Amino acid sequence: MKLPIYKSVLWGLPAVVILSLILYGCPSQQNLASNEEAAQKVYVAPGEYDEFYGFMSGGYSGQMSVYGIPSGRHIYTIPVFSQLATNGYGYNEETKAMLETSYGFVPWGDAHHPELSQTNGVPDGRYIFINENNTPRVAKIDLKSFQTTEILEIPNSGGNHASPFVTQNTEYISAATRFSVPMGEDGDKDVAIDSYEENFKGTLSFIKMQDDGSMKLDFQILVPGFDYDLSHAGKGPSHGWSFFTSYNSEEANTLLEVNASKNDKDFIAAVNWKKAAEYAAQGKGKIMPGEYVRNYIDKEDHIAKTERNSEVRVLDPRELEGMIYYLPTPKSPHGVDVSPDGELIIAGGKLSTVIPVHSFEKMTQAIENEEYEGEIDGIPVLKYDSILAGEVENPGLGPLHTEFDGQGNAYTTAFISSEVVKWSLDTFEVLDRIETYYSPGHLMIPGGDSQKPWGKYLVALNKITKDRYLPTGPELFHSAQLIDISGDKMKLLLDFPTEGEPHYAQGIAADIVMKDQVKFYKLEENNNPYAVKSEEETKVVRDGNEVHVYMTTIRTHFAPDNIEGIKVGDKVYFHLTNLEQDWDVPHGFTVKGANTSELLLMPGETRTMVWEPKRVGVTPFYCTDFCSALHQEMQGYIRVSPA
Ligand code: CUK
Ligand code: CUA
Repeated sequence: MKLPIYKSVLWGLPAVVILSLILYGCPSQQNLASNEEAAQKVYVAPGEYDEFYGFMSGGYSGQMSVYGIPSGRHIYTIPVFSQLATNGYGYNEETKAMLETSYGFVPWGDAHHPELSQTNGVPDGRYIFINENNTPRVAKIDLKSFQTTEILEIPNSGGNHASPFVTQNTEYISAATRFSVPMGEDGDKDVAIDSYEENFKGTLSFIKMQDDGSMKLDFQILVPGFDYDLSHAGKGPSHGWSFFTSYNSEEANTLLEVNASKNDKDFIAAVNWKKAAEYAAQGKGKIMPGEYVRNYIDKEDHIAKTERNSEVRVLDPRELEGMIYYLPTPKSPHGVDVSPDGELIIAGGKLSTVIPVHSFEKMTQAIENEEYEGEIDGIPVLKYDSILAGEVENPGLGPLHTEFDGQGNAYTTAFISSEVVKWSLDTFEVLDRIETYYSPGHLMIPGGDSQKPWGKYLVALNKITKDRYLPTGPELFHSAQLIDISGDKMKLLLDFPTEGEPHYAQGIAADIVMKDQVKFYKLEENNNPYAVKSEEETKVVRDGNEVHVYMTTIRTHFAPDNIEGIKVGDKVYFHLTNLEQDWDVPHGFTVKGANTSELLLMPGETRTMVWEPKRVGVTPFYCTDFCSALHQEMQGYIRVSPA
């Protein structure tokens, strides 16, 4: 990690000098707002709401975190790919199936990119999607309830990184293999690793949003064995296209001998998904084997279900023309972003000294005129000079990701030189730069990858935290920084810690999401087969050594609260229904010695815990959520007799 120069200089100065530099200003901190100004801009008075929702990926926590912007307050964690003990997600019987995969139950994931659904190129607040990079999956979160309601696995994929970016009306959601792998029937996959060039392939996947809001893997496009990194869909004039960065065009299977960065240029893959979708609709391509599951919360009974699939339609560019083109792009491009007007395609060339900007219009002309410099596996490679709109000079070291303010400016993170660089989409001139602490990966402007960004704040998502907070031993939370971009000069306003590794983030005006919030579930709409809707209906039913306890909770007791007739060796299902019908009155439930998490029950909801008692005796249970003045009294006993 290279520290900004003034930082390393500071280490050598006595505290008094540093303090006076902070108090009286030092020249390299011009971009820091005054304390008064910063405090005023980020202060959200008690009882007031933030202006924006910020959704951040939880990285290797597998979850998504929700923040208020500009305050930086962490207001919720949405469990997605990992179990969450706090509310029993992935532990209780109603949500366990969400973590099912073709490899079995996988209670962990590596989440990278949240992406809001869009209508006419603008975030609409209906859904937010997020990808899982390790066991390739895409999740959909319903923003009425902030619950993960669907998870789709991606077959024929070695990791899912370039995902889940949406087209301008959320017609499709993209995914792409991070690592190329051998594919086909099992027998085709058992090949020597050094047969990479011959046998390894990548896939770009297109998930179609169905009319009922569910996700369907519509088709995959077979591509050469590169590693595919990131993606963004076109918009406006480029609607109908999606762009994917790739690296390792050398097709090296080991970096030890280094060959993955030898080529001067790698590629952005420009995919005409409308054309590909037509091919798929006509039944073109071939059906290939590929195990994958789709998990979803059933709209009727609100219980997670798993649907298993074993094949997928694959389109091959060697047989189907006009679907995909390669745009040469300097050395190992990472991010790819499309300007709000849909005309410019911007790559972050990690090892490049400029930011290459391609023109969509020039690209379509070059395709028309067949200005190709070659072809790889049926994919025409366009001439760099024919498609280039320009290059941004001096963009900082290690440019990665770009977002837009909707006022003609682009903002790019520079990972190695630890800064955000603002430049003009018109002249490609750098207009301003601000240091970040330290090494930003992605950045986020609310709506910043859409056609209409809310260009007021920018959040830099930093990979290295070091000295920004009180030390917490060797392991530190990551750090985000809020930057004011409303004026000509960017100004740093606030640091706030984030959980896991926040790769990407999304932001949206709060009122769009707030207006349709579910506050509690209506008891009369509860169709869980184990729900009971009054205390009179509660019961204990034995079926062999399975026991079903139908229970209710309401301030301030459980019914029943004394349970007898349970034996060691039984499998006990506690089905609890929370009878409350009011916002923010959950109850909890747990039994001594339970080897799962507690249950947390929202009003009107039914949740089930499985318990296999191992010891004879009387076992207490209690409510785990401080629900009322008599919360502490909310408890009961179960008698366990010998088998
Ligand atoms: S990646 Cu993390 S800095 Cu997964 Cu989007 Cu670029
Ligand atoms: Cu119910 Cu505490």
